[in-house]
Amino acid sequence: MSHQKTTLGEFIIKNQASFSYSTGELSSLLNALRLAAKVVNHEVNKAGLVDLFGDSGDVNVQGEQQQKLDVFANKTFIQSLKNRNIVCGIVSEENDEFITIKGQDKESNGKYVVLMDPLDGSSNIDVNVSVGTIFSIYRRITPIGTPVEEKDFLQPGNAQIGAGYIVYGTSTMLVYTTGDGVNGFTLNPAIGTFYLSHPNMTFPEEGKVYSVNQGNYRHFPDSVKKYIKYCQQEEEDRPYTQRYIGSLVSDFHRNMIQGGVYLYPNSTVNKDGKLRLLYECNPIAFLTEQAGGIATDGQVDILDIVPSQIHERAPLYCGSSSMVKKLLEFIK
Ligand code: AHM
Ligand code: MG
Repeated sequence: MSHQKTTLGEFIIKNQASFSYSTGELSSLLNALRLAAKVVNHEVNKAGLVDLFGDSGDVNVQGEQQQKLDVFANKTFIQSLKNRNIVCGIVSEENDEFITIKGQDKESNGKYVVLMDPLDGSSNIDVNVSVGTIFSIYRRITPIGTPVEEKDFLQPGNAQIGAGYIVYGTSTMLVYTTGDGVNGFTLNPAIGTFYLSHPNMTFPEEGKVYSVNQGNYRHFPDSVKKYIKYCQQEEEDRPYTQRYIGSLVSDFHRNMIQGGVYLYPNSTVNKDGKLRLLYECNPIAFLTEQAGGIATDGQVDILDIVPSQIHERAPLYCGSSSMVKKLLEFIK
């Protein structure tokens, strides 16, 4: 990779200058995520080796209990965010309750909350397929210096000030937005530096890929079944190709680059779908809209949903704008 490319660190600093009244806290938060991403990447990459060489299967060389990667990723991101005095609370898929972070003066004094899925698609780890981390950032609602409250996390997606993901794939990438477009950075593992490799990422308006777990077909609403049939029809531009990795981050990443639509519908089995609104659907929806796509639950824009529980679920349809519009013709 060329030494002339912008590093993520440089990009964050350059971008900070464009925020009026910027205090550098958001930059610091992004740097905390960047650091945790590298640590988790290192661990994900050697997951197979650890299994192979691990002593009794659950004790590592330091004599510590080996952790499952999703637990490791969770601890790493939380610790990295705790180490800086910027975040007052975290919601994680791995924790039932929200986490309060107290500042150095023992008050909860950070300005931001982070919601995350530390290792999404974790069933893919054992079979060496891509996984990801998803994050969403809000300004707290309650006053700085008071303990964080649940309402700080229960904000609609359109109040997000930042969102992104890390995809641990053939290469590791960090992709994020702070509301001014979407940019992707690829990790050079030899020197541990992320470089701007995908500036201004945008969804092609049209695509040829649909991503859905078709094994659940019989449980889907009739409208979604009809759309899937539409995708499979023999026409000038169809059938579309079906691609489903089973890792939202990876499926989304491919669709954003190549054009496509992702579906995780409600069903007779999961009445609100499977994906979590606050740390899966919302950050993905923010990225989608920043990249010129559409993200909806079938009725309203994902970003307009007002949440009532931190782990609530929502159906998700997102991707290339003309494909999602077509899908909505079937659903509405
Ligand atoms: P997880 O957070 O437990 O890993 O579940 C989320 C994942 C998504 O990444 C993926 O798109 C979806 O679940 C796959 O679910 P399914 O196996 O039902 O298709
Ligand atoms: Mg998940």
